[in-house]
Amino acid sequence: MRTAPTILHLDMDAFFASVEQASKPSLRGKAVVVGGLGPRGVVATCSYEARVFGVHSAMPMGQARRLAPHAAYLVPRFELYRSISEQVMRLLRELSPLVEPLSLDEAFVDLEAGGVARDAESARGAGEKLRAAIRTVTGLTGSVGLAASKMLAKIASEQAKPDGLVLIPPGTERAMLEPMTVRTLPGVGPATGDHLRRAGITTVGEIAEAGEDELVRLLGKAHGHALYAMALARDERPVVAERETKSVSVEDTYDVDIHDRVRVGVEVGRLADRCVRRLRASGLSGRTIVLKVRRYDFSTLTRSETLRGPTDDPAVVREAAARLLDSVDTTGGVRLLGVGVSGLADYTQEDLFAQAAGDRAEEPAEETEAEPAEEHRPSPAERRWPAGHDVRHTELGHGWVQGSGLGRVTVRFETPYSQVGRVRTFPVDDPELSPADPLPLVAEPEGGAAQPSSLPLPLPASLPKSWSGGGGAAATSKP
Ligand code: TTP
Ligand code: MG
Ligand code: MG
Repeated sequence: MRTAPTILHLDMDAFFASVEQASKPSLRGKAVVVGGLGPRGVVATCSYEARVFGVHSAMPMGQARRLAPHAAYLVPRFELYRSISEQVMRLLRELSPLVEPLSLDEAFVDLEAGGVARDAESARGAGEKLRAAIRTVTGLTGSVGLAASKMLAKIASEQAKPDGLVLIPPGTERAMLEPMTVRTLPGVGPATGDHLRRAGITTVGEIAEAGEDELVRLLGKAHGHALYAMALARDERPVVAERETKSVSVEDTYDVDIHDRVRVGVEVGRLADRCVRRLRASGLSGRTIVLKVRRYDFSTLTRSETLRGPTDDPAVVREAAARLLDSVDTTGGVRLLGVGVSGLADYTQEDLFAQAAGDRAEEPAEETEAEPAEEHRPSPAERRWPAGHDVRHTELGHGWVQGSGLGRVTVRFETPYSQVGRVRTFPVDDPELSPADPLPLVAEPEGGAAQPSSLPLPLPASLPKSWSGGGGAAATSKP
């Protein structure tokens, strides 16, 4: 392990909700919940103001509404979040060629490889400069963790939240981890946590005490070894730039078509095992299991199933592949079989033990981002005017949908650069109203030139005033 805290982990604060607050002045400092608004919708995230009420990611939306009835409820705008994410990732790449994005709002950066830091002081400097640059370019806050390993850098950024920076001095890791709950360690979710607790292990220090053999007995070989190493703060995983592999897969072509269904099943199981070995060798796990079947007539089909979280458990991959095979007609024979895993993640992100226990999403889905499942059939008005989406009125200009229903749509006319705007209500089919693209969160400088992104520039002193200039006249009613 390196001796300087030059691995940086960045995670944006309340990402989707912060983007919404930056783009809607009336929501700044307020409880904002982003997610699926239908009856079966779940919370994607919420602002820190909403977290006070106990609202959190993955909570059913109905429960969130009960806890925080006055919060603003908005539908996610993934395209906008993606574009902001790109701005952030670009800033990270200015620091180092070794940037490893984990999700839209999160990445590891090897500062040493980028030559921007070699000791604690320069690392802290680079981290603070980055946070300032992110704020200037995106208008948002991100939290930074700095440590000598990925695991510790991630723990540090969690401690830094919101809007902070924490550096863990090398040499202090074990003492710091010791009293912490086992849940601090990557890969320990509720199920693994329970399992350990039943064995009398609740802190990281107790994992270290229990010893490696005991851990392996409790959790199996791979998970046990990995967890023991992490409890000792041993984490040698390098920061890997741009996963060139979007998926890990193996396949076999057979000289003679296989007709026997049992044999097909055996082959699929074997491929699943091989695939998992490859996955583990790269220190990865994945969420989506893919089965590929080429039939006797060269027709090729793929089936996939997405789990609730990433796995590298051979039993889980084997079972999923077997389930997928059940839905494929192989009469006539198959000439090629393949098993793959995509939706790759750092192997340690989710509760692997829960996965092994068979806890998985019922619905197969292709998307790897945690987009809230939307079962609810929105009314035509809701579909045309989703809460939180931008609109343009021919006379009143740019605004966003605060709510719609009963043939009406309520719009608040404000922009990221304006003061709090006024609210107006229109018939849903008002010809003067049309959906609009989101505006950049930070006003472009005069002339519209792109922001020089490497320097933490001061925020523009005078932002364009909104035409509406309501000065907070309108109440912040919930949509
Ligand atoms: P996170 O970084 O986990 O959460 P966050 O940025 O909202 O808040 P924090 O300050 O604690 O980091 O996730 C990033 C985004 O991913 C989040 O804004 C919304 C989305 N997301 C989901 O859609 N579903 C989920 O279950 C989670 C955890 C996140
Ligand atoms: Mg975040
Ligand atoms: Mg994140």
